[in-house]
Amino acid sequence: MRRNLLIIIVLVLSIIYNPVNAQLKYTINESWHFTKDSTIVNINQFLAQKNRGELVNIPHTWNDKDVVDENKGFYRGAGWYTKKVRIPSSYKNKQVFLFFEGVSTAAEVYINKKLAKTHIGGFTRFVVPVSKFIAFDEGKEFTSFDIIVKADNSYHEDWPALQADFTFFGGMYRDVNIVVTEAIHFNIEDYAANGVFITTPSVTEQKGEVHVKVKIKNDASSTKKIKLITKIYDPNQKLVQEKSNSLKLKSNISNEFNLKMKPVLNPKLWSPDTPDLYKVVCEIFDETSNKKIDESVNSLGFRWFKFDVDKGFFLNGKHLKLIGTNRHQDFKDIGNAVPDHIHVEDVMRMKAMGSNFLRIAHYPQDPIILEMCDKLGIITSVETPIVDTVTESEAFTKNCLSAQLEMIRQNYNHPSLVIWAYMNEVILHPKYKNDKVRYKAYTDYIVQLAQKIENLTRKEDPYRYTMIPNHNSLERYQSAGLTEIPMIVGWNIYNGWYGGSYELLPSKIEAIYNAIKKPMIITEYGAGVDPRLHTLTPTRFDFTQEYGVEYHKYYLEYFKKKDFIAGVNAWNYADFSSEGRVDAVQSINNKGLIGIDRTPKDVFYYYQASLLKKPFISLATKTWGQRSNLEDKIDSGISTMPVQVFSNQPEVELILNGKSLGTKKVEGAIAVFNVPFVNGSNQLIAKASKDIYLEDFSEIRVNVLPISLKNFPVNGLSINVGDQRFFYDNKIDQAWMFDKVYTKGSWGHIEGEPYVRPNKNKQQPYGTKQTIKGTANDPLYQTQLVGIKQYRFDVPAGVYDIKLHFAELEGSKAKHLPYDLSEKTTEKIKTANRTFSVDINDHKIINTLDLLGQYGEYQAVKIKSEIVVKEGEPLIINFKKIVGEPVLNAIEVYKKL
Ligand code: GCB
Ligand code: CA
Repeated sequence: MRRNLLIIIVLVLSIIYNPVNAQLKYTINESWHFTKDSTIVNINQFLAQKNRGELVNIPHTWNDKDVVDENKGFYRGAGWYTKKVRIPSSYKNKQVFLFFEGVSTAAEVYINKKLAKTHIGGFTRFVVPVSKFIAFDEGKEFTSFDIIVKADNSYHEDWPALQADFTFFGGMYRDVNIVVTEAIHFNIEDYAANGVFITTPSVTEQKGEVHVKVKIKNDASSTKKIKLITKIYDPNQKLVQEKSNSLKLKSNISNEFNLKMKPVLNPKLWSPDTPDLYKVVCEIFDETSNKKIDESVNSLGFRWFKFDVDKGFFLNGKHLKLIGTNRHQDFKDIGNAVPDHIHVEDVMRMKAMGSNFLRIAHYPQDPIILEMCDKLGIITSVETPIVDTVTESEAFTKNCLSAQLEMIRQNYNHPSLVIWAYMNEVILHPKYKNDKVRYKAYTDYIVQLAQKIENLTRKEDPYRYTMIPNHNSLERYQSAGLTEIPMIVGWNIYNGWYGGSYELLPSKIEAIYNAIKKPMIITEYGAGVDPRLHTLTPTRFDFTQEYGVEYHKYYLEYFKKKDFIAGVNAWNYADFSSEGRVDAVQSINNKGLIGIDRTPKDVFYYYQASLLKKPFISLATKTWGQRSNLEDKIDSGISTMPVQVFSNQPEVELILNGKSLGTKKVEGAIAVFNVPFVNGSNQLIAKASKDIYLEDFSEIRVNVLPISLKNFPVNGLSINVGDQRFFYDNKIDQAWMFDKVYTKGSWGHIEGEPYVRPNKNKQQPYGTKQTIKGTANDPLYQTQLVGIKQYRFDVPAGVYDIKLHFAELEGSKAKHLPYDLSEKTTEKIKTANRTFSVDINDHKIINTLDLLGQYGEYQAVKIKSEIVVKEGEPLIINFKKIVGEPVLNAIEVYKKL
């Protein structure tokens, strides 16, 4: 009796506690030893030395600080990670794998010092079977094994991307996992996919067909019988269908089965507004013991879509304009080694911006991105990194093809994903431009490569579209024959940024549309914005917030009007690292709608106002905490400046310090008010019309700079000389005003012209865009007055600190940067020959200053001096030329007493 009870208890327990022997997957990210040394390039050299290096955690990159520290240099080479891992000895009967989500750019994985895997490609996942390298210690509970990973981000002519406008961070920068399966398991060794491939060959409102392809590996030594149960759950987790198949698995191979499910009736359709996800659960059971052996859960979305040459994109039969951004995967100070949550919040923020489209450029990203897009309803395109140029080699071709295959298999089951792309601006820097025959062979190779990738893609996935994004050179891509190949042609267009006016956009795009009768996506457009720069006179390439808004507004309004433009992706969602680039901020591409730390710029709010359906209002003041500007009239104490209000409401009212400035119509998501700011704190409230409660508040601190300095500003004068842009140093809350010409009784410069690069680089309206050493405030130093004679302040008597800021802007040749969309120019910039001295009133402050000789080119030099000014005497800074022309980049004056 008691025995029977025991048996019953055991039976009941075993039913309740039915241990799921299915796949086990967990990260082993912590406590790896890491070292790098350019002389250690192979495993024997590594093993020969004792130093295993410092302890690091994954995600990790060794380049996180390289581009921040200007003296460090950028390390491209091998890095070595080692770790001892302990697993239960009982895993002897199972299959143990390592699963790498991303190692840049190539990896060699050694288990117990034996090479277990090499992988090329820094953006796709790979799996390493490790069981066969481990001697299980059955006498002990645990068995240990050693992992050595060589990661390598060297330049290699066969590893795409060869060059591109983003930083090639090296390292093990995504999760590393251990995966444990039974001998029979969904085949994760098939390009690190999960072994389940779901398609919906036909979907209507009435029914959705579902096909499921499974790949199951049988690592046992004989044929095995299993039961495969496939279940479909609806978005409310209700089981809507279950199918059971008895299958025979041949030993040692990947067994493939195609299952046709019953159509799902009246499916809830997936769309950006209704991102309803079904779920497909595939379970493998041992046919005799009925034990669950493996399980794979995948999302399923019912939607159908089409791209039309003239009418654009249709989802579930309805027209949908695709509008969104591109995205790179890095973040401030940590490079590409970002925690999951950064990815999660990024997609949340895209949704909050009103995006319904994302181009995952220029490479596949963390798995979480597509998961989030599925859940939030953001349609996506993803691509492999064949950027700017190619190598005509078999190995290069092979690496491109395997990257494409990995991308497709690994990301197959995402309803948000509708486009497989590859290549980006691949004829941007064509080799052999001066040799017609050789050039033709080169572009022929590109076209053949594209055709191979295209064929592979269509074979792997007949239900999605393919795309190649090109740059703004229709002729080049068309004559090469490249536009023939993909189903959609993407165009990256920067009219009004790198060159020309944005008003040339329509003619440019319409010419493309007429020439290439294929669905079209504007895969990139954008303008650099350094959030610290502002202006009253927006100009192309000035990096100001105001020009950024003006540029995007023009583009977006045009895009919205044209149906033949199926979709657009602003470049870029966020600022991103680009090691070789020099914009307003060193090694950062500033075209983000938000910063690299994800602080929104004005243009981000502009997009929200333009795209969001729910009521929205925002003042364009969020990143300009403090500003300095000249008073309107002498002694008025008021400085009037325009303030933009972004809203999707018809009218908005603006209230300044409790007083209404009236109501304005919102046009194109913007209303502009001229705001008479007072000195000190100003409180602004922007309000939507009466029918709805919607407002935004902002406190703006303004230094209304007096024309006459009788009352010297308490926090001093900070002047960006040789410039028409305000600069706000957000790190230390310092507001710089732009320069002005001296007038009697006031202050300003006497003589001198703003620096213009000798060969007039057509890209730069302000000074230079070379990086300035010794400062983070590059824009202040990138502009200067040349030939300045005096800077004069008609000040009251007192004790003053005067700080002069210099940088030599002439020195070396400007190099041509890889991402530069303009044609190659060989600009010769003469070497500076300049010496001058500086007197302040009667005092010789600087004797024979030779910036180039004493400090070198592009080096910020700050010289501070204290001066006592007597009653009735002005403060005059005299620049005395010895050789060449004197210069001044910025000036600060502070009254001590
Ligand atoms: C492009 C490239 C992208 C660059 C961008 C730019 O056309 O595709 O990689 O970052 O232009 O900012 O210049
Ligand atoms: Ca300046």
